[in-house]
Amino acid sequence: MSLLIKGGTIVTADATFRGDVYCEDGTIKAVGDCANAPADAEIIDACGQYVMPGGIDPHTHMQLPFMGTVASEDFFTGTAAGFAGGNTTIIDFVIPDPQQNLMEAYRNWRGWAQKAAGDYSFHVAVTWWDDSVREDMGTLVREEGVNSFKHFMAYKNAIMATDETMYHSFQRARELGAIVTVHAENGELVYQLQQELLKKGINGPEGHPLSRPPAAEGEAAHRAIKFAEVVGVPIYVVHTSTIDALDVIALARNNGQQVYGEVLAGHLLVDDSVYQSKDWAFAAAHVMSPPFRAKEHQAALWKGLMGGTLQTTATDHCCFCAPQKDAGRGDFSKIPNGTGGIEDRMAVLWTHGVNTGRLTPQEFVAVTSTNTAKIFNIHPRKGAIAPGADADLVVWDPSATRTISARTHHQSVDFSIFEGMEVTGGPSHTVAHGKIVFAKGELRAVKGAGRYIKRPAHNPMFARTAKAQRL
Ligand code: URQ
Ligand code: ZN
Ligand code: ZN
Repeated sequence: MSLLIKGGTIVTADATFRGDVYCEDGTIKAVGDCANAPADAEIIDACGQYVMPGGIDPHTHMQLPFMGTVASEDFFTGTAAGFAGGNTTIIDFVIPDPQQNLMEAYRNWRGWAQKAAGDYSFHVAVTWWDDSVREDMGTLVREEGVNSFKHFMAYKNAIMATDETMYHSFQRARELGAIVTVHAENGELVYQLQQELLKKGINGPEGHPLSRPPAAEGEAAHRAIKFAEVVGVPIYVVHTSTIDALDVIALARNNGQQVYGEVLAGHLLVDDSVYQSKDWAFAAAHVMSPPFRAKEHQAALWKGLMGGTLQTTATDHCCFCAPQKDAGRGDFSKIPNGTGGIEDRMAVLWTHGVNTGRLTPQEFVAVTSTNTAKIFNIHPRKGAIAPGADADLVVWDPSATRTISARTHHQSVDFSIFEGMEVTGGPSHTVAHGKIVFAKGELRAVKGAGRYIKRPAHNPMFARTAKAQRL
């Protein structure tokens, strides 16, 4: 099975040059002048288009059991929808219930993900602590290729990790050469504010952002970063949504601490006015945590992405349809939290990032693919266009136009936070593991074709020591 992508402009995180890409058996074999490629190779004419590494979304929740229901997008439909947007790999999450054996939860998620059309990997959440968790973290790193452990500082009485759990888990992650990640919202503060608002009779979706002020994110981000500084473990802050969190990430990075930041395409473009809608279902459809913020936070997040304080973009693709969101009618704290976007992230970022001049095409590649691959230790297998890399590529037509709509998207959800947005730039072809999985609007996803991607622990050279971070 060989494929020749001819005549495109290759864009990596480091370089832009005219050239061909020749792939065989799912791997890139040659880059540059591939005139001597086999005559029977399948050909994609990439003239006038960019050839970039396939997108890697570091933050999805396919078919997540959450808040009494299950996310409507599963591993097959979600990875397939990603193909339609140029995304070829996801890093999803194993989220054990408190007191649930980590390996049992991990096996459950591995089973669910068998149906994936595209490649996938897992962060594993540490939601509780005892010696078995410590043990299982070692097994996950050493035998299962997990090198990142998630901590939800929000969701009290559910999956929230206490400071004690966070401390033990951070220590263990450092021992294992793993990185820690956090959902940084102070769960106690959110819980108290939720109770207070409900008592005052504020029970609609407008209460959601009121219960999760920027300060709740700033405090948690600061606390988690300080824990990581003392322990000496690299930390990655997921879905950074506020100036408050951005400032603490920037300060820590300027102090030489190994801190990474992620931003969602949604938080860059959707603001908190959505929660003021008189249409309950419209407002509820936007309930995700952290909530969409006031415009000044978006401007700061763009600057954070452009300036390197934030290194990756994601979607937090966690879909719930209107009947599921209805569970929160009368009590906003019961609206299942989550929104979609895996199909739109790259086109949205190209339109509002590259086409506006905020990001160069090379920076676009860095923040949609390569940086994630480097931070989570799957580069240059992923996020690269070089011989030996997986043949995960997107042939990007900068002139393609589309109006985003739930009526036409491939995602299994009845809503789009980008509804009506006109985007310019999109995949004419997506190639995953050397196969054309999306071609000129036709999706060719195959259920079960996706592979579990192991992510080895970083070598000791990756993580700065605690001492080095306190110099
Ligand atoms: O918090 C998360 O990242 C998961 C539970 C998805 N939901 C959300 O609102 N972000
Ligand atoms: Zn989260
Ligand atoms: Zn999430």
